[in-house]
Amino acid sequence: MAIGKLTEEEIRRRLKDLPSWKRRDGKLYREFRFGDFVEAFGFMSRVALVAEKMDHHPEWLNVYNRVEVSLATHDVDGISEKDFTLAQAMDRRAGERLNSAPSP
Ligand code: H2B
Repeated sequence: MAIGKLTEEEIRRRLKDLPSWKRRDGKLYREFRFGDFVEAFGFMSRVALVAEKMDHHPEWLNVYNRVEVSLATHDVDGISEKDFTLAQAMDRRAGERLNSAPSP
C-alpha cells in the first residue's frame, strides 16, 4: 500500500482532531498514564495487535504506569496517514477496560 508523507499543513489540520497529541522531533507524540503497570502493559498488548495488523509500529517507552509514544513512518521519513490512524486507535485502546470487547 502506497503511503505518502503528509505536508506541514495536513499535519497541523489533522492534529486538531487529536488534542492529546503533539509534534516532537518530527513525530506524533503522546504520553499515556494508567493506574498501574498492569493497566499500562494491557494497553500496550492491545495496541501491539493493532500495530501488527496495520504493519505499522510505535516507538514507545514504558515506565511503570506511564507509556510515552512516538509515531512516525520510516518508509517516508516523516508522518503519514498511518500515524494518525494508529494514534486514534491508541486513544480508543487507552479507554478500554481489560474485559471489554475490542472495537474495530
Ligand atoms: N512502522 C513504522 N512506524 N513505520 C514504518 O515505515 C514501518 C513500520 N514500516 N512497520 C513497515 C513496518 C515496514 O518496515 C515493513 C517491511 O512493512
